[in-house]
Amino acid sequence: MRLYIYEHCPFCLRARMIAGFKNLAIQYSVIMEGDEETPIKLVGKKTLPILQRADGQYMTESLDIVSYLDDWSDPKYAVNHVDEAIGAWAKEHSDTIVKLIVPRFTQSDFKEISTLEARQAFVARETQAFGPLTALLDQTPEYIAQINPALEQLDPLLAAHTDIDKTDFIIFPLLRSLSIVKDAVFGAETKRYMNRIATAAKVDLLTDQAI
Ligand SMILES: N[C@@H](CCC(=O)N[C@@H](CS)C(=O)NCC(=O)O)C(=O)O
Repeated sequence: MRLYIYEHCPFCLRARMIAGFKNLAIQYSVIMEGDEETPIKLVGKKTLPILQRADGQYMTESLDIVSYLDDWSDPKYAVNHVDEAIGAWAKEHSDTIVKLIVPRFTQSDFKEISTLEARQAFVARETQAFGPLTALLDQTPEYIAQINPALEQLDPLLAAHTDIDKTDFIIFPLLRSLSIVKDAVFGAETKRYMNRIATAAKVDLLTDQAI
């Protein structure tokens, strides 16, 4: 099986997580930003993640890919319902998180933007979606004033969440993305949670390149 991803992409991370939890033998292909041809050739549209299954079929919806790979073998990880309070937290704050992470992602070190052309394509794609990225960066203090108190509220919720289940495919990609934001303050339980899941899923946090 082969998984086509962007390294920065929180949706792609869901698929990487289940592959990591289950130690699945998956080949990875990082698609360059601006490369429309490859995904369109595979699935007829520009979207990631894409899973090329062993039977030759393709899947494009991240949570469907998670379920498909989870069904592959025991133990199962994408089980139970999403924790209600953590799911509500994710829904309420994902907008603010996206506004913090998008301009920083465009300045960071990911394989899909390792050429000038690809980085420019990424900036163009995100500018089209969010408007001028410098304006988003300038609003950092406002977004931080929203997200840091929210992270304090999240800390006890994560302390009580000790298993791996569907909840993690919702909350961890947001937190891994947020780890690129230098001024985001994570509580002790949240840090512990992020390290636990990153280790189990064999994925990186972005703390080293936080801006
Ligand atoms: N619903 C999709 C959303 C995936 C998604 O939005 N992926 C982004 C990459 S982060 C994408 O494909 N963007 C279009 C593009 O690259 O132009 C899923 O969960 O798989």
